[in-house]
Amino acid sequence: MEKIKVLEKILSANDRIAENLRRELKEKRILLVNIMGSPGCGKTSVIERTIKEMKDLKFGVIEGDIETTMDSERLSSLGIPVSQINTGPFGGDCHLESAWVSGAFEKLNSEGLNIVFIENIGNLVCPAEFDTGAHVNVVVLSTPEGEDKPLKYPLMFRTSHVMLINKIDLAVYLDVRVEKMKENARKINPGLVVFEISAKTGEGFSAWEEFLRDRWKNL
Ligand SMILES: Nc1nc2c(ncn2[C@@H]2O[C@H](COP(=O)(O)OP(=O)(O)O)[C@@H](O)[C@H]2O)c(=O)[nH]1
Ligand SMILES: [Mg+2]
Repeated sequence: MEKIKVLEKILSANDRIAENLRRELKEKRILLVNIMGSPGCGKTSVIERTIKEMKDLKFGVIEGDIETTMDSERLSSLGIPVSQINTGPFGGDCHLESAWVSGAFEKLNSEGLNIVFIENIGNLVCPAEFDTGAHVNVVVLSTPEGEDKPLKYPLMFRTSHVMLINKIDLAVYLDVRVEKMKENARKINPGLVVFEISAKTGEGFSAWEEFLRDRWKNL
């Protein structure tokens, strides 16, 4: 009973900070996009290609990682501002909380930015439980992970606005049924916007980028 009360308290504090951050960034005309998904699904690769291709907009990244700064270094090499959150000191947490995102945003050189990506911690469970303050939640599900994942991790697919089916270039080598993957995801969340993409070949990126530009314009 006590445990439940404490968790409710933490969640409501998190939700409050998230709402404030969302409002503050909307006023600044900065779209905050939370990228979630399993380790290796292609979160960093999707962010990299999107930033390289959308040259008319200015990007920043808030990078969540349990231990290393490897992804931050990869993204900093694009010449964009990157702010790192290592959850190692918080006990290796498997999610990001809105207060940490807000703190990381303050450290980011955000002058003139249009879109800020959050690369969340890699897994399909905990990140879905915490509102980060993002305007758009995106789950990246790669074809090798299999079509059953939306059914196994429903909260992730329920709290996401967009599903990027990544590594579509590999689908021909696998037994995965991409149509079934979409069908399963829409069983959980009928309103989910779905794009089939490859961060390796660039397939499907123009539709995803148009979606992002549109969300930014209508923020
Ligand atoms: N074939 C293929 N490989 C990809 C694609 N996207 C990412 N990868 C590879 O998958 C691995 C993990 O990608 P990464 O972006 O680090 O995933 P993250 O852990 O989710 O950030 C890397 O070796 C990438 O080169 C894709 O669309 N197709
Ligand atoms: Mg990564």
